[in-house]
Amino acid sequence: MSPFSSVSNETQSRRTTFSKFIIEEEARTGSDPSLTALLNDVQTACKFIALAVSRGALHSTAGIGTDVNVQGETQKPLDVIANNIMLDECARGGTLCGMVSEELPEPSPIPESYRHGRYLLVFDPLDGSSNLDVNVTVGTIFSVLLAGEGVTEPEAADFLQPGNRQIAAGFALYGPSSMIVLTLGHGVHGFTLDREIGAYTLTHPDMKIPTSTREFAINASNERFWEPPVRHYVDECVRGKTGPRGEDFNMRWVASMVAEVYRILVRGGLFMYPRDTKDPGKPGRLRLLYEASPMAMIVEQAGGLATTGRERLLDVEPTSLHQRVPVILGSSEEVERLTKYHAAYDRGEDLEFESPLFNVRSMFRSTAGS
Ligand code: AFP
Repeated sequence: MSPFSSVSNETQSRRTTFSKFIIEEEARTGSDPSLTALLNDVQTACKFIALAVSRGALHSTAGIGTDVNVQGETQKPLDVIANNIMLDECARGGTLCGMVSEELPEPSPIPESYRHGRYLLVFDPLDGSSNLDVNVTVGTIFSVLLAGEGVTEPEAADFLQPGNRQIAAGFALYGPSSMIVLTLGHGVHGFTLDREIGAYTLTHPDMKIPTSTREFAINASNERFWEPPVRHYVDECVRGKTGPRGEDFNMRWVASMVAEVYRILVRGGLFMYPRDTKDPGKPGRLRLLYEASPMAMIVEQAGGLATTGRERLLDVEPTSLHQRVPVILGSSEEVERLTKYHAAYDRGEDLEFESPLFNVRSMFRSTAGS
């Protein structure tokens, strides 16, 4: 037994690997073997990306050309590497007829020389990549959709499906340990990469988000751009024991959605990247198809809620590939509370947090001193 192992080899061999899990799920639910094969390709791609990310500055980026992507963001070499790994690994399995990536303006077709399947794969190859330089957790987010009947060469319109039509969704985490979190629509399961055997292994079966929480996550530097319902909610949290909630709250902001959602899956919490007025042309920061929709499916499958503040995220009808959307997700009691604040505001009630009144009680000013 290795000095680093806490379990015997015999116990280890009985562990459920990701591959075994998806094969057993196929047998249990009668799902399509092609879906199993596709998820297998996704896990292989994630292993390659995990390796590249873990090597940090040691990983050669020679010859990797970066650009400004369709989001207007400057790519990191690892964005390009991760994107290429996903495209290469997943195109060859004969399960897909097209892919959409955060890094590509248009859908990526499956080369003629490969077999074509009936699935569409949508992904953000390296979420949180602005955290790479500072060695903070990043990840890959993916969503599996079914192409319409008879579609073999999908166009953008074929990918514009609401999240409630996802067949599977998940994300990989590249952090202190590498993980995959997966839902096939029957709960949420977490797998940790065991580098000694080269396999993701089921370590977090049936993850459930606690319904209540005293922790929230938001980029507070955007406070002046928030809508009044979000100001109301955060103001109450920040006022803690002496405020209307009568309890102290904790705040976190990693700036990698994968890390925030994982934290919420483990110990609950509320994550917000709400609608704001920072750039009036954009209703939010996060992208619907490859960030919000897959995370919303995971969160709902784990017993949480996910909304724009005004609409269930899984019901939002996409109108373009790289569409942005407000995102509020996590522990159900807090999502419900913030949804109620939006509804009250939209009815013309609860106007206290409209500017400039709110300015006398901003997060960064003490009520006592104002
Ligand atoms: P990058 O992948 O460009 O780093 O963006 C990450 C992200 O889409 C999401 O993972 C974070 O929650 C959010 O953006 C962070 O946004 P801020 O930079 O405004 O904090």
